[in-house]
Amino acid sequence: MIRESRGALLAAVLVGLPALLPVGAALAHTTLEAKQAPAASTYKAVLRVGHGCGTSPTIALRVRIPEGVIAVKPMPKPGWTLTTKEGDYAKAYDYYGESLTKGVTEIAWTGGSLPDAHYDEFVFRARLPDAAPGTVVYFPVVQECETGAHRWIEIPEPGKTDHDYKEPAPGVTLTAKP
Ligand SMILES: [Cu+2]
Repeated sequence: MIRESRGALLAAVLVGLPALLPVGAALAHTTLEAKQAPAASTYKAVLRVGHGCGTSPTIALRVRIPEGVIAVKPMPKPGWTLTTKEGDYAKAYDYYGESLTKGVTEIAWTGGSLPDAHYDEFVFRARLPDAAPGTVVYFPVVQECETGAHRWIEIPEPGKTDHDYKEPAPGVTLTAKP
């Protein structure tokens, strides 16, 4: 009897582990605060940085804006230098009756220092793509530290989720247009 219940307990623990581990890891990763947003809506992207690289402090965060995300405006951050790269979109997008053909394709906050023991948020605003509900829009992020870096750039293959990856790109899932 005792052996059996131990076995059952062990089995329960083992079954529980894969479900629990990614959740804990996801909390520590660099992720987006709002995981869902309506297609074609203006989205406030809050990138949450939960740790450094090992114990090394974060000194830069770079975000790549994917095609279809337009009218990007990053929020300046005290203690950090904000720079953007602009580029041509693959096509023209309608934005409140205006035709947008280029815009911000990369955002960087550099020159600050976020200790591993602290938490911070980096914010930008953008118009999300007018795409089908369920579409996930990924924002690849490179987190540079004094020593080392995290490259949050892994985009899940079909049938997988960000839990299947060590350094998944932060993503937001589109819901139906309001
Ligand atoms: Cu992490």
